[in-house]
Amino acid sequence: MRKGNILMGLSLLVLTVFSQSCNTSEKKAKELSRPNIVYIMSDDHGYQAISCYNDKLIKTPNIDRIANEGVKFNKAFVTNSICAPSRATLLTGKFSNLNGLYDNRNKFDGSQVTFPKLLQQAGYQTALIGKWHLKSDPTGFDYWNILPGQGQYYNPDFIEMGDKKRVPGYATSLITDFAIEWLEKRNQDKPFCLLVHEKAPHRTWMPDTSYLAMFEDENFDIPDNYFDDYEGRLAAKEQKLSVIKDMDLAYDLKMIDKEGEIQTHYRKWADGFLKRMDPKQRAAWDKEYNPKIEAFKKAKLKGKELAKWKLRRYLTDYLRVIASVDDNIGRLLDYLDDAGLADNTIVVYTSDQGFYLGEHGWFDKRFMYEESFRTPLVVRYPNGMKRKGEVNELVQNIDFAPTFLDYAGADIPEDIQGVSLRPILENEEAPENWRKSLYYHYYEFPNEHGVKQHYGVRTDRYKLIHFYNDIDEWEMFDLENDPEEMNNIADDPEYKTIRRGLEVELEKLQKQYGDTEPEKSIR
Ligand code: SGN
Ligand code: CA
Repeated sequence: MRKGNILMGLSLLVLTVFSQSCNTSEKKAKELSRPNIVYIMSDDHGYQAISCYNDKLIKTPNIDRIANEGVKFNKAFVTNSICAPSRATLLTGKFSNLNGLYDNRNKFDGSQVTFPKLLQQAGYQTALIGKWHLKSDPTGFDYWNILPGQGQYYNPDFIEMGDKKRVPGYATSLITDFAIEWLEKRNQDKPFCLLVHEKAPHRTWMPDTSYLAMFEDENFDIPDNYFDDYEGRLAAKEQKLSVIKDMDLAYDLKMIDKEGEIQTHYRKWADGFLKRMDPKQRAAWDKEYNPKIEAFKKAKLKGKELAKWKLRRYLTDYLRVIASVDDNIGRLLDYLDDAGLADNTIVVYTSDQGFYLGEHGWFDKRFMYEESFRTPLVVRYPNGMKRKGEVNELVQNIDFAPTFLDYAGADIPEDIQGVSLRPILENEEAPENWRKSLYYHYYEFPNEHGVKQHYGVRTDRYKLIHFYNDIDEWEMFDLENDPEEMNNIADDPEYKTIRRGLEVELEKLQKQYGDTEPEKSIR
């Protein structure tokens, strides 16, 4: 009797343990069937410098690989074309007027709801590595390792979960090393969301030593509107984004001569950047730039020749910095392949906004004109995406948060302003009834680049912008006939009806996004 009881007890125990372990492994399998997310965002990477968008400037085989194995968005935009606001929008899925982060001077309120926090609640592990720029400490991440402020290219400081230390090496490679290290050490029982935020290619475009010889002889084409006269566009006339006038010879263009004859406004800062280098890095740097400095001094360029030299000098370093971003993305993609993670991981590559590569004569961003309002966006997810190739629906950085939550099977809070991109990605065809217009609002004024406060609306074909604060100017463009936005048709009688329609649309969007008194935000 007793023996029988023991036997029965034992078999019950075995059964329970067995069914528990089945439950655990079933649970684990279920957990892991949800996609991982690797979101790579660079800082100031214009789509013009990605070969799947434009192959005239640079080859970016690794970013192209994401597009070739997934999709390339041709009409991806931001809400407010500057760093910190763009990051706040990414995290919250909301415009600046709702998330409270209007410009780079503000501190992000990290107590608000963000998608990484909601992913954590849904059982994801989350990590953030690289540029942060939101002043408050990151919240919603199981692990974070960030650059303070803008960060440095050479031997940068990192703040790892509150501890600051200087790390030898180059920012782009270090960010990738830390990302791969975290992937290796992560808890393998949970899906993950990893945000990789590059510092590159932000000003002052300092290339890694092994990229210094690239693009040596390239004679990049000068954009048609490099010598724009800004006729009919007052705000565009009054900016300080000019490659010709505002780029600093020493700081931006690396003419930091030993003799100290090239004395510029930012020379002091340029010297400071060089001081961070170790002797080997410095020797490689000098080897590249010293002959260039000498040649530049000898050439005594003037007028248009000097203007063209400046643009080519700028682009050479900008593109070198991007070449290392692309190579490091290759390292990350290879890691995902080798670890068997590629099929079930959503990989996103984008930038916090676009950038001017000489269009209108400019560098930097901020304006609602295409080059800075638009941002590159490529997405790959082999297990869950039917859509392939080019996507022409209008999407915006408010859409990332709901997309990731949707894929993770988490609830999307009602007050999120973006919409999930899942219907675009999951189906072969474009969804019906997708959004037909986009809203934009830029606030940082006064600022070092003199871009005025403005808001506006963009439809597939037209754009209407209102510049306010110290001016009151309307601009309107027909993007089909005037893709370079040179001809302001706001007061053209032929477009009166279309303008009226855009005004109605603008008001509708302001209501929808809760920005009904836009000029109350004069700051
Ligand atoms: C720095 C740059 C500016 C740039 C802002 C914002 N100057 O202030 O050229 O517009 O960052 O960039 S620098 O002399 O410090 O390089 S953002 O990407 O962070 O918004
Ligand atoms: Ca930026």
